[in-house]
Amino acid sequence: MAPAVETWTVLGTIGLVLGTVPPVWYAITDRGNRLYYVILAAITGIAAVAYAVMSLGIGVIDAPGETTFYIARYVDWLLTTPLLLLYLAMLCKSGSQTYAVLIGLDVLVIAAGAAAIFTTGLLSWGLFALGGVAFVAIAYLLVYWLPKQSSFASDRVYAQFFKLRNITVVLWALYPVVWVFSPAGLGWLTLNTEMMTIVYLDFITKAAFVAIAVNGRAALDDLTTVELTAGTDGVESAIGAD
Ligand code: RET
Repeated sequence: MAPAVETWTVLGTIGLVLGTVPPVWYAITDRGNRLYYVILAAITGIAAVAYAVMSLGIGVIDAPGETTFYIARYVDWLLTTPLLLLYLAMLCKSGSQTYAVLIGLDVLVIAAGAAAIFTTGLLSWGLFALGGVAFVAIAYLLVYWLPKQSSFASDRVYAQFFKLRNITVVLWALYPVVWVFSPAGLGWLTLNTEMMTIVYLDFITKAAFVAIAVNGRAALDDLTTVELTAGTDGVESAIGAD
């Protein structure tokens, strides 16, 4: 018998709990960079809770056309995708305006995706396309805009940004692909296979992102020698262009 949906959600919970241990450890032990580790711990921690909720069968709603909507999945995405973007924005000290635009687009992607599940036919595909366009705008900002308007604190900060940004853009692009083949889209995947794929993607976009960030944590010292830029945009906030 093929493993049930719950198997994947339980595996997701375990994987993401384990993925939360390193950032929690460093949040406790490295006080100077605590904010960065708290953000990383929240990314995997929130997802672990979401998977625990899903594995208990809580917040599972029937949607039109044999589709199932998992409330916890979308709440998780709504909370953790802005945190992933925040971490990237903080690495290049992009300032709050750029971050606000990224968040606006991000919320649009998730909201359009959720609405597409509860609608059918052309409207559903139209909403999916709207989310897709917003996603392309996010990818553009991450690939061109953020690096262009940022002056990185050091080469190793840039290397960290580059690595994390690349896995983000490439892996996030797979979510709409899964959506197209899922029961909400063309229906070529079963609910079970869709869950397996999403668990896998969530695990790498979150746990691997966090692991790479923790592994390259030495770069954080270059950032935190100067206060974080909460309200400024752009170059004047970058640390003395050394
Ligand atoms: C949807 C459908 C509408 C169009 C697009 C989508 C993209 C979703 C993405 C989700 C990313 C989730 C992550 C979760 C965990 O960390 C909503 C599937 C573009 C990009 C990264």
